[in-house]
Amino acid sequence: MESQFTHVHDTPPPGAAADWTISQDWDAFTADEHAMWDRLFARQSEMLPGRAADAFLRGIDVLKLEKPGIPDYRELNARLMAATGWQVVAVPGLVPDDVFFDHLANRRFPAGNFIRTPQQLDYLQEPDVFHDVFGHVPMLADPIFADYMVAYGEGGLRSLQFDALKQLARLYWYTVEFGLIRESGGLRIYGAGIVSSYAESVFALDSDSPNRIGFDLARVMRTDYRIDDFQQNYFVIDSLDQLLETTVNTDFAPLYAANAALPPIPIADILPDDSVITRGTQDYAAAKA
Ligand code: HBI
Ligand code: FE
Repeated sequence: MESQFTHVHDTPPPGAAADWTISQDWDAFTADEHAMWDRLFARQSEMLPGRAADAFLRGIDVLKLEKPGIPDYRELNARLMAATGWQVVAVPGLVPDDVFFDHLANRRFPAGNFIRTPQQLDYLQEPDVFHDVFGHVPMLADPIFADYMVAYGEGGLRSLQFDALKQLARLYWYTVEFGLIRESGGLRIYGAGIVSSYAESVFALDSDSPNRIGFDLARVMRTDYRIDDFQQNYFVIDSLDQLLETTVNTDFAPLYAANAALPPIPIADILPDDSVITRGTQDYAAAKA
């Protein structure tokens, strides 16, 4: 089993436990590091009203994430545990897939225990504490999404026997990281990769360039994605219930096999069966090519 990340080590680095967790050591964060969190938090929260999903905004509120500074997990976990039984655990960085899935299946979200530098304000390769906690944790305070992430982790562990990691990673990408949801006021963001990015939280909803397509599990699991720029496709769920229900009611083993026999879907292709919400111009991607 090869990881999609080349720089993940095979064994936990010195100081980490067998499950790759480390102590958050909250007292060791410097004033500059807390100030970086506050700067990112202020910039993102300004654009969230009317853009972030209801569940995300509720999560910020329930978890009291507006409190200044990098959250102390002793406080954050008390609130998160009370809401959904989830907790955040600190890890040095990316962890191997099996370790990652095992944490999710057991309601632990691994968060990188470092924060970006001013030079990395808009882009960094490995998830830091701002992406992981601000981006992912608010949704984990929602009971339905919390169950979806558990189902995903359990499915991930099983997928390792089927050599289906790539298909499952696409599901994570197009839901947990870059998902959109249809709400009464219009499309909203619930994906952590969007909601923790200043520029993409505008692009994902307002740009004419990307396709926005109704979520279809089998289709998503065949769709290529890019990790180095804004997405060319966003998949839109009608509700968090839809996401959880389709995931727990699908028998993944035959789906993996059926999908494996089909070619991957090129990033920006629209298929005849797609429920197209907006057909993108792909101008942004073309200008970059
Ligand atoms: N490790 N810390 C961390 N965060 C992730 O999001 C992560 C990971 N290891 C593996 C992994 N993601 C992928 O397997 C999933 O995106 C499918
Ligand atoms: Fe992430």
